[in-house]
Amino acid sequence: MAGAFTDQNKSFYTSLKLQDPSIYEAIVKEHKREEEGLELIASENYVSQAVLDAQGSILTNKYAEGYPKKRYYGGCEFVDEAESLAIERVCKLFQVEAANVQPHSGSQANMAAFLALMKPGETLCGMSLAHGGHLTHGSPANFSGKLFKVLSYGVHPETHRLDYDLVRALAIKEKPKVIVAGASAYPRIIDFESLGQIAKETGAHFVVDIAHIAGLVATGLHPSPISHATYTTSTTHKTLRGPRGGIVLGKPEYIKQLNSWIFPGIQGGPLMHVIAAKAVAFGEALKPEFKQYQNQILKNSKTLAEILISHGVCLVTGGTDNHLMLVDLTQTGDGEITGKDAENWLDQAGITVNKNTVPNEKRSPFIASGIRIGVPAITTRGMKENEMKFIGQWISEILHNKGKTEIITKIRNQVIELCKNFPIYGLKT
Ligand code: DSN
Repeated sequence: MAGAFTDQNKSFYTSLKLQDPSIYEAIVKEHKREEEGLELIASENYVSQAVLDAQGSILTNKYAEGYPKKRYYGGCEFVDEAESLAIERVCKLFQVEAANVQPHSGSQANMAAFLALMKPGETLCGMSLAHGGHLTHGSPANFSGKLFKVLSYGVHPETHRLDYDLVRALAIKEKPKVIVAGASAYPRIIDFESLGQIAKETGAHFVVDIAHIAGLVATGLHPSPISHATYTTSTTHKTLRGPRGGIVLGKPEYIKQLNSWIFPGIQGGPLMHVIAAKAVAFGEALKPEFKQYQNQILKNSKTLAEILISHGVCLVTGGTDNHLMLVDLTQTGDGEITGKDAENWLDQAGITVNKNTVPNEKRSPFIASGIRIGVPAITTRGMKENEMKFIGQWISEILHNKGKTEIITKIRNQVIELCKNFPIYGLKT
């Protein structure tokens, strides 16, 4: 059966094996873990061999502070080509006029976007982490919660869907400088148009972080925030399936001030090898196959959600519109299973998920009462609706049997057998 990237299968890491056996061994063990397990962490994916090639290239050797054709170092003519292509491709992909492709991560993309629009001490209004928002949208433990005054919004206590009335009421009362939208654990469509309207009415800038749903937005399968937002930020490694990193998109006049916050504001030399790999991933995302892939993500996610529900596993909001779903363990089985236990049992069976808080959470985030499940990675390796049926049955069997050893052992073997039919890079090390 065809796998994800096995047509480019080759012997990996030849020089590393000779020079540094310890690091080589760690990588080989991780390679085996990825091939033999079901990766259901909603924010992870597998990059193509071409992305790996660019990221592992000699472009890592080059210092290039500045931007294409405006660098502080000589010898930048070829890295300029790579960065210019990355910008051109990402602008085409998201139908936007300007972009910065240098953020080392989504956190740095968000930090630069906020600092370009407001001063420390001014007010940021973002979705609370406990309700599915992101650390950088105002958590007290993060720079965003330490530098800015934070107003948090979340989901409605009964519907568990985003409470747009609450955002409106907060924005009218407190007049935040920036409203940020986006989530890392929210299974439904986000109405960017309404949030953008609230920002407009209350004089706030609107920043949207599409990290999780970037691939769906790029292919028109989730409404785009681009025309409503001052800045749209994203990571490049989740549904977008590129190397680990960040981007900021916007109009040219706003990107100019953003650029100087990325460099020299908060970063030094850009990672030119990663920028080249971003360009490769954006090129892949512009191909028709990428839309088919995103469509399959949605089909797989819906199928998995239906199977789980049919086996008595409760999902927050009763289902999903995107690549992920949240299991509410307080409403599953006897209601006593913790997110920590569920994550641990599934992990032993080779099914990787993360524990997650659920709306109205009573436990600490280290224990939590839910798990987050996402399908982008298993979809990349070629799994479809039929495989979702097995996976849904296995997850529910493990949960309903509270991690019974015989059940975990039986399912671990079934997971290995399934994975053999869907190789990612192959295991020729
Ligand atoms: N760690 C990412 C996630 O899992 O959603 C967010 O940064």
